[in-house]
Amino acid sequence: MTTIESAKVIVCSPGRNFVTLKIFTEQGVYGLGDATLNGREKAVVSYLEDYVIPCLIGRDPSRIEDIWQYLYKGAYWRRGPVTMSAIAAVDMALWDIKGKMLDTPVYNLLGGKSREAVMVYGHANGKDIAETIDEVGRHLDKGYKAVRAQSGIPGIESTYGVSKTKDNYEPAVRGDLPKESLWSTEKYLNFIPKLFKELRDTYGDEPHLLHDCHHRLTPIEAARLGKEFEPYHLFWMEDCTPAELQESFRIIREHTTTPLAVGEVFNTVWDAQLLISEMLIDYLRTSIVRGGGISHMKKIASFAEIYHVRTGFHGATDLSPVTMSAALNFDLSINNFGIQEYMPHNGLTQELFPNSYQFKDGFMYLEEGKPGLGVDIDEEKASKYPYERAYLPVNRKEDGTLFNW
Ligand code: EZ4
Ligand code: CO
Repeated sequence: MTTIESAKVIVCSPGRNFVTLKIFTEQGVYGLGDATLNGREKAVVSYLEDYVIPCLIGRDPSRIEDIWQYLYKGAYWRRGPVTMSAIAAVDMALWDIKGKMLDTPVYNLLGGKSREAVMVYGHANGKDIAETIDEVGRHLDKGYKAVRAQSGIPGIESTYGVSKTKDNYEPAVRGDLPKESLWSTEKYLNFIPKLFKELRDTYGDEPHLLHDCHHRLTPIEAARLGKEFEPYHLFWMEDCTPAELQESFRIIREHTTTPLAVGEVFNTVWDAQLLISEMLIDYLRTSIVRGGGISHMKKIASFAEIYHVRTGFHGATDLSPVTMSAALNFDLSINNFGIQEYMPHNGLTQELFPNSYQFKDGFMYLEEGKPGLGVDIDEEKASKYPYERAYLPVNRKEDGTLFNW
């Protein structure tokens, strides 16, 4: 029998914080899992170090499902982002170990390849329509088949998805307290359809265009926007409302044929049970790190498949290259894959997490023959970039009311 000998948590900050779990077996094989929860990283570190790791020692790492159930049911306190990110990290690491021990990529263990490559979408953003149109063009020139477009809004100083500099957008801000921003739904709704009209006028019908509303609309506002987007046939409208109230999507769905994506903040199948079974959404965004790892995501994706819901995993830069590697193994293997979000990590992050994925012409490829997840961590380099306190922003309406960010 193989046995788990030890495990440790590695926190590093090559431009942003990452939490990585490394599980070692007595046989000398190790596995990696991502446990990064943006802006609340240390809560997951403690959950792993103080409670989970002691329960792993001496167990057989090949019993992935049993260990998953032990951590989920055995805690008594179920669900939630901290718990589920910790369980996800263990689960990823165990699939990584299993792949390495059997000398095969994880996608093989999940049923084998269902496709050759994974369609990804990139992020284009600009301070105004003209700049955003240029950015979309730059992505199309790089070969992207699908591009998410976000633009600054006239009369609003800063908004979600638009960076002040030319760097990739990174919402977590280092510092002792969260930054605050101001929001106006009225200004946004009056403006944003124009962006997509101009994008279609400029680039024609072919490119897939996506947009993230980032939880800022009520159901009836989302219905209005979905209708106004219809002539520009978006690939999806994302997180149009906060989705704790799953029934609210009935209102949106009644009014618009714009495809809907939701779920990057979900943790379990229960968060999407009604959304999926009533076919109220088209794409589920819950990622491997948020959704309890490969084992639980496999169940969610299979459930979604029955209801014509496809996956569209969250893939922002706060999901580490370990999650990206797990996601790509998963995306390659399931039939109801939709699209994968891809925001390239900075060069330093790539160096700290050597990986085997490559972008080419709008698609992501995994190098053939890499056992396990196909990703590693350079611990020595990582130790040079210690944790730095950072928060996601807090958002208020123009009159000061606290709002969704
Ligand atoms: O705000 O990952 O679609 N992507 C997103 C992200 C989220 C961040 C939060 O940590 O909505 O940019
Ligand atoms: Co989003």
